[in-house]
Amino acid sequence: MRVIQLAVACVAVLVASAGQVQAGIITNGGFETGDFTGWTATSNVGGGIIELVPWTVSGSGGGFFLNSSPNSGGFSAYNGFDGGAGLEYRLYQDVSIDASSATLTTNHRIVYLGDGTSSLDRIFEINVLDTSDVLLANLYTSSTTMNGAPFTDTGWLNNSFDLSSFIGSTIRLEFFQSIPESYTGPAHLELDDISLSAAVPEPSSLTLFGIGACVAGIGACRRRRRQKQQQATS
Ligand SMILES: [Ca+2]
Repeated sequence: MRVIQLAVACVAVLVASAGQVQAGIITNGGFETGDFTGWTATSNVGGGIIELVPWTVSGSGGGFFLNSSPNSGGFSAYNGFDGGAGLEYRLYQDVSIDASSATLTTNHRIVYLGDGTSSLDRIFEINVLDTSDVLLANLYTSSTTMNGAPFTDTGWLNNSFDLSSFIGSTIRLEFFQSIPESYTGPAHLELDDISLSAAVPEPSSLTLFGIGACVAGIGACRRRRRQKQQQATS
């Protein structure tokens, strides 16, 4: 009877743990407040540096190409990813990383149309900084070559990053863009569904761990029963 109860308990634990994988602590990672609540969105516009489309949160149909399209929900964040030489955009949020939030998931989309000639790529990076803006890790870099490029839409690109080396730390999660040359083609960079979740073990290893724990528990239960039987007969 105890064996059956233990087996039922093992199954219950496995089902419960599967439901606890998501534990994100990013505020407004899907921009569903309709604004930048939880985020700091900046650009270095001024002093002769201008921009095509500023940081914006909106529903579908926005941006220079009027084709913003949230990855999910009703809103996404975007800018024109184009402007004067030296233009830089930042979007960041400080978060504390623990074991339940050691996997970062991001979704971004780039749309562009090379116009004329250019020799330098536009850069998009996903970075981990400390709260004093010191770079700790570059997680992702995308270089967009604008030089006469045809209309291009990358569609939504999904990425996951292991942040387990930052467990116990408060980090600044940053999306960074730089535009090195002035107006060499209109563009659009869009972000949505930024989240943190637990470091997810491979399904096979989770299953093997669960089965192993259950087998070990059932074995211990049987050993105890055998001991009781031996004590009763001796
Ligand atoms: Ca959204």
